[in-house]
Formats: sequence, C-alpha cells, structure tokens
Amino acid sequence: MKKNLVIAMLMLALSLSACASKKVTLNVTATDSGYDSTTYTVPAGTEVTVNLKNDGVIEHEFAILKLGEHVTPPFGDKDEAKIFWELDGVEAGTTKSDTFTTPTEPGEYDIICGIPGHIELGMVATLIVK
Ligand SMILES: [Cu+2]
Repeated sequence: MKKNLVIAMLMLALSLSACASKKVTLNVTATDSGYDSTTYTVPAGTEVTVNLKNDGVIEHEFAILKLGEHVTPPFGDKDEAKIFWELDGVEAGTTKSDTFTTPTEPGEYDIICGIPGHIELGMVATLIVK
C-alpha cells in the first residue's frame, strides 16, 4: 500500500513537471476579411503566446469565446461575458503578442473579432483544444 502511494506521488510529480514545461506559439495573420486559417489547434492546459499580425488597414482583435458560447452578429455588450480571452487593439500594419493558458477542457472554441461588423466580414475561426 505504501509503495503504491510513493509510485502515485512520483507519477504526479512527473506529470506536473511535464505540464510546466509546455509552451506553444501561435502565429495568426488577420486581414480585413478574416484570419489566415479557419482552425488553430493547441494543446489543453498549455501556455500559448499569440502573435497577431494585422495585415489589414483597420484595427482587429482575436477573441476566444468560452466553451459552448457563440455570438450572433452584431457583436455587442451582450457578448462581452462570453469571452474567455482576447488580444485586442491590434492596429493596422502592426503585430501584437500576449500569452494565455488554454482551457483544460478539450473542445472547439469560437474565435471572433469583436469589433462591430467584423464577424460579418468573415473574421471567425475555431480554436481546437485537445
Ligand atoms: Cu476585425
């Protein structure tokens, strides 16, 4: 019994250290009509640095919604609480970076640009967490 406990603790320690070392970079390019991919895949429970390059002529965002949430355009105040994480204020012709930790729950999360009118332009994608 005691030996099993020691083994269990060792396995826990190993899995914790494996988690802590995971880091992923996600390069995304936005234009005024959408993102450069319709899906982006990242591992669950992982630190992800998003580099959002704005190749458009207007400001854009990269907002990830909570699992199961969707936005019916136009995006408005009613939708702010649906956001899990966002990188906003990315001016035209610039690249902005920020880091977040992906959800531990695998699934498909909606990505949108929350600037009014931009979902309608096609600024939607899916974050696949697995
Ligand atoms: Cu946009």
